Amino acid sequence: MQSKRKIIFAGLDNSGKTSIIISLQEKFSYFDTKPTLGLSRSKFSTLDCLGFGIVLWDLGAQRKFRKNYFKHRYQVFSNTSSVFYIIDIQDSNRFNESIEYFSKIIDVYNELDEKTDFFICFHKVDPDISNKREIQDKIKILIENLLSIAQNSRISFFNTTIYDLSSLFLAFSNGIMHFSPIALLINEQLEEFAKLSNSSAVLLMSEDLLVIGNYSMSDYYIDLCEIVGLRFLNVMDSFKSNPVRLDNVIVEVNYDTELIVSNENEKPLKRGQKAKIVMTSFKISNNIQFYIITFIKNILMSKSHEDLLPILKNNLSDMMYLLIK
Ligand SMILES: Nc1nc2c(ncn2[C@@H]2O[C@H](COP(=O)(O)OP(=O)(O)OP(=O)(O)O)[C@@H](O)[C@H]2O)c(=O)[nH]1
Ligand SMILES: [Mg+2]
Repeated sequence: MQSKRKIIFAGLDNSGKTSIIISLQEKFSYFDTKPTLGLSRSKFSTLDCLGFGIVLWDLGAQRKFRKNYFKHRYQVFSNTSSVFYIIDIQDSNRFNESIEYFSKIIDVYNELDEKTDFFICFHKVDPDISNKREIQDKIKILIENLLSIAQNSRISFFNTTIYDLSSLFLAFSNGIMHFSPIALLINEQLEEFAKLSNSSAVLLMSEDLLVIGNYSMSDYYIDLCEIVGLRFLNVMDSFKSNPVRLDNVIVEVNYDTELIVSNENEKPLKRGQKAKIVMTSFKISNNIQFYIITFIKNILMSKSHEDLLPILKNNLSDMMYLLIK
């Protein structure tokens, strides 16, 4: 578990690789990036605490550097745990060039005979354009193209923007958790808890916003947990220098809110019925804080949840302790 994992960030110049990495590292700071001159490596030190030694390789992608990567392809691309491939969704003039570059990278992995997981980020899907039909259509076509190129690879897709940190952390969490055996155990634990406690979704996050694990009956519920959870973590962040600690925060959710009604896929529950989201936290020995966020569809069925949550906390805390030991 201690050997360093290599995660590559590739994609055309100006697609946003360095911005993504800085956002992940600096959480809330504002910055201005310059083109990356060649390969830049950065250690993700917070993850070291979780037992994942991770090094991010940022492949600065001006044309002259790209050539070099293929020349030295063995050193650059071999032994990679995940490849994040970033596509600037706002720059459709360069989609073909980007697909070509991706295709070359796939060829390298085929040549090296190495399996790696690809995480494609359609990037710069900023909040003001994310719902536009035009953007959705572009993404659809790109997905078809990319899938046809990477037929034998495991590949997942994310919409990301630096203006919504949760979008970055979701993609990144997927990219690092997929190679952790402990993540599997954690997910099993979360699933068992959800089933026994009538929870529709349960989410485990670290204080630096990584989704360590989750289980849910439907994507919709987990999205809700993520949205509320991230806001909650932001609030917690502002309490850092303050001795006050919020715990067991409960949010009541009414089913007649616009938020729920506007979701077409989920046709739930009687109007007037109440749900709740419960957020609680635990700390492990070296002071890393974790948050459990659960969604209970029917507030009247939450007794077992109350009983089981402390047990889940204990179990997870033991597991995280083992992970970082
Ligand atoms: N609108 C928008 N702009 C972004 C976003 N992410 C990055 N940018 C901007 O895109 C430009 C390029 O970002 P970089 O992170 O430097 O791009 P890069 O992929 O590292 O480029 P190279 O180092 O040349 O390969 C910068 O001006 C960023 O501010 C985003 O989510 N939305
Ligand atoms: Mg860069």
